[in-house]
Amino acid sequence: MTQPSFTPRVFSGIKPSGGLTLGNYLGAMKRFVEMQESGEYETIYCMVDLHAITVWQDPEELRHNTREMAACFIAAGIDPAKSILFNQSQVAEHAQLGWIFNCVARMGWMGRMTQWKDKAGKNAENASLGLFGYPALMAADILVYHATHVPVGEDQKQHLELTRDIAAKFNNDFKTPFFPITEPVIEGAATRVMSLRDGSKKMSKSDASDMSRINMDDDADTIAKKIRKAKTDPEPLPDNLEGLDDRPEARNLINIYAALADTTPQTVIEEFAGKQFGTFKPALADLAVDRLSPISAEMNRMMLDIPEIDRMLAAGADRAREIATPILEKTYDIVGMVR
Ligand code: AQP
Repeated sequence: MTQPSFTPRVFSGIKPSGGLTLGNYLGAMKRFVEMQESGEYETIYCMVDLHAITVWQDPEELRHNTREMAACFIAAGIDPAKSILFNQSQVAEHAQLGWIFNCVARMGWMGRMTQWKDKAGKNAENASLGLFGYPALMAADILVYHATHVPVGEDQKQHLELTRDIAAKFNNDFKTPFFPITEPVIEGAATRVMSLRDGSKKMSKSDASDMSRINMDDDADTIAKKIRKAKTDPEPLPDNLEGLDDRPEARNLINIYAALADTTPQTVIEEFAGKQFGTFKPALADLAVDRLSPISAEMNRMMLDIPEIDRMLAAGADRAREIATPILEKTYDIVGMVR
């Protein structure tokens, strides 16, 4: 089936299921800003609160986290005049298309998602139905805007493949190339930022240990302490990247440095070749504080004016609906709903 040409459009979202981590910032938000500034796409960014509630969220904390995340988006460089920024639950079309996709996606596809297996663990019987169906709603988030590109971290790659499968099955079932086959954009030195305590686990906002992550609202002393205590090994840094092959924690810190400095891991390893962590860690802490402090200061300033954040989110949702409503209506027509 030949695909028509779609407007180059970026969609991506972050769950307000806790405070933002350095992983979310480097793997997602920093990329969102770059794509906004490239001028190559329309950019749509979303706090996906409907996804957050697939696991228990305290209602007041969810509201707080959603607003704080909006403030972080703006503090990090998302400009509501250039990008559409809103929270998912204000645009009902996401859930409406999500239902259609629940009827397109197959149980077998969902059961193979590694994030489902990781998050439901051995207690799948007790997990919410929403957690199981999450990737179909994620496909709807993307496709309700006919988004052509989705910047994500490495951990979301499988969900993006599922989005492509859902679009292809819908197009095939209804014999119309209506939905684009979206491209994942997984680029940069920090597509997978790992836990500071365990180089085999990704840095995550819901990790039980606060020392495993840098939160975007950590102060300078806390950032420095977490980096100082980050797990490493006693060896000095090697002079090439292959020397990091069996050293996941060292590799993670080099990648973080490279992403924060907007350079490559190769350049960082050349700069610190032969140096001990006693030299590298303070340099990393200084860089992290230098890059993150202005964002957290602006975030805190914005959080003093909650009505302004809410007004901005409502305005973003209005603009999002202008794109989503006709796409949902056309989907209903294709499926055979009487309107
Ligand atoms: N450690 C990471 N490294 C690189 N990218 C990451 N992302 C998340 N963690 C890392 C990227 O951030 C975007 C938003 O992710 P999310 O918050 O919606 O969901 P998540 O991936 O499940 O993030 P967390 O922090 O692990 O949340 P919880 O603990 O609530 O499940 C995505 O693009 C993701 O790739």
